[in-house]
Amino acid sequence: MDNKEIARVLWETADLMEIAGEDSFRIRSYRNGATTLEGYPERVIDIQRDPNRKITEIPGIGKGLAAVLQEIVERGSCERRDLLLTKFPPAALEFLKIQGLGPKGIALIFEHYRITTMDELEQLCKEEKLRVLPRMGAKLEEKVLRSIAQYRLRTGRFLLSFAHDAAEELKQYLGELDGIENITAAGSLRRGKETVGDLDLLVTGPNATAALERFVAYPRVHEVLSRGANKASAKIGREGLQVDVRALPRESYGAAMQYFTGSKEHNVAVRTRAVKMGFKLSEYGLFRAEDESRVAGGTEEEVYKALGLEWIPPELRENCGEVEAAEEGRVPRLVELKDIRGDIHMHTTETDGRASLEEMAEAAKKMGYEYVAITDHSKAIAMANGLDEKRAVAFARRVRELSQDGLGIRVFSGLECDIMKDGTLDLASDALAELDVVIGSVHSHMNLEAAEMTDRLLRALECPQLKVLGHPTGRLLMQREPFAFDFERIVDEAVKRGVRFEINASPERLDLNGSLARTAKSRGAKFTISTDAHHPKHLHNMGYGVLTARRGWLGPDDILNTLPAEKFHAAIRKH
Ligand code: DGT
Ligand code: CA
Ligand code: CA
Ligand code: ZN
Repeated sequence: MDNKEIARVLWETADLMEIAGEDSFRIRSYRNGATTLEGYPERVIDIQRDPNRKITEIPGIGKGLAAVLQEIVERGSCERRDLLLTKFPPAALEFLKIQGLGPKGIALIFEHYRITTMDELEQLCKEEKLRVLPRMGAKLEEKVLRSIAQYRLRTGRFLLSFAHDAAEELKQYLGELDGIENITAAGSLRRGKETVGDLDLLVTGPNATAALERFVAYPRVHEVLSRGANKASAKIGREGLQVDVRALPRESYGAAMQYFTGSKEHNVAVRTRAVKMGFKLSEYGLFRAEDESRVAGGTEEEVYKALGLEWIPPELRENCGEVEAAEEGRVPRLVELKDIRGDIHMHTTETDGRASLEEMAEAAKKMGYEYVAITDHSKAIAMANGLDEKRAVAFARRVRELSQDGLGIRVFSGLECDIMKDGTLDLASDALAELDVVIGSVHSHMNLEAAEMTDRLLRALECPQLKVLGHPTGRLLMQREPFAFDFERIVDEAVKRGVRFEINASPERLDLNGSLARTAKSRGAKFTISTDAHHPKHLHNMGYGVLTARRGWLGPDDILNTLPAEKFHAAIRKH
């Protein structure tokens, strides 16, 4: 458990204490402790492990709180929190995540109504029963309803990047054991789905079952859900990501990978096919129905092959035509990370990026790219110190100079230009014409009626300098739904005008998503995949964009930034 996780338990406990109306002095000491830990350079567990040191040496942590920290480190909770949780319904912790309520509001609600679930809280708001309580009103009911809707979007799922990092850490940890051959993530993570419900790890090797033992002893495990001979499930981290680890014999590895990669719908289709062919398919292998003799199972390829199918990339396994394609030998060559030759959406300290132009270019070079485009914000985003015409043109000149400095990477000038409410672009055409890559993005007024939003985007597409539509639906995963517009109409118009659709690789966006990208491709659209990096480390998100493009059945030829620099430049400059 790191300090942040401990601090979160403290915050939570303090909130529960406040709901219970406990002594404000004590509540404050918990909150002060949490603040201290969040900023403390050393980990509490490291201090605790050192026999010569005491937690009380952290300024502001007294004896009482030190004992609490000790408990939290050991078991993820403390006595006071446990006690409070028996007083209130478990949903109390969830209610705290609803904006506008806070501990005082929740205390008031508990005082007046016997509610125990989020659904009941929602019902209270709908029946206008919050507004009769002191200091609450109709506005608050609306706010709570909106926040509940958002909460539901978030709940129970995790960003692909979060799940990926957790899986990598676990693979590393389990891999330290001797006698392990393979540790692979299956499930939605392997399919590259934008959010992941739980992690499914498959382990093979002579010592595979020992990996289960090691897994339940993983320091970040805080609740073991089940532990069998071949499978263990546990929740890890404060976020409570569930992980299922399965130990498998080598001869079943392919069949298990196939089975646990899913999706369920894909598996149903494949299994039905197997039955029709006189086979039985399970996570243990492919068997002949009549005598149960093994036909395949060691590798996925051999399982698919025995079923008369080409191997199907995991990203396509959603039962959306991939089985038919595999049967007819027309599974497309999908774009791969190595096909990407440049990242063409990123920000620098000129606006709201965290690194300079030079640092971003240098970092991109280290990624092995041939080129990048620097696309800072336009002036509509005042908070980001967005560029006006003069600054945009002057900055473009600096970018060109840098590119000629023999940096070893081509740097194109560009801009992420805001699409205003009326569909005009934020900067004048003659300034935009000086730039290589103009991305048009919607960052404001996202709740327009669909018809108005469609008109707005149509108008933006009329601008001849516009080359790419940035994060085209504006969604933020688990936070904000895509805005409403006539997608197909916009695709058709963009195709006519040669404007590409961005697949924004930022893990909270992944916008366009796979299925929209596929629809757009079917109507002739072209794409870019870019990270929208605001820091050099974000450049590494490209892989998530590629996964998303693959889920949209896109190949390298569909993606503009797979072109070599010269061809890319010619294509982007052409009207
Ligand atoms: P998730 O975890 O909600 O993001 O989605 P998945 O696809 O990882 O689903 P999960 O973890 O429930 O199951 C992993 C795979 O196991 C799933 O994609 C397909 C396979 N599977 C096949 N049949 C079944 C079944 O009856 N139950 C479950 N739970 N999984 C099944
Ligand atoms: Ca899963
Ligand atoms: Ca699972
Ligand atoms: Zn943007």
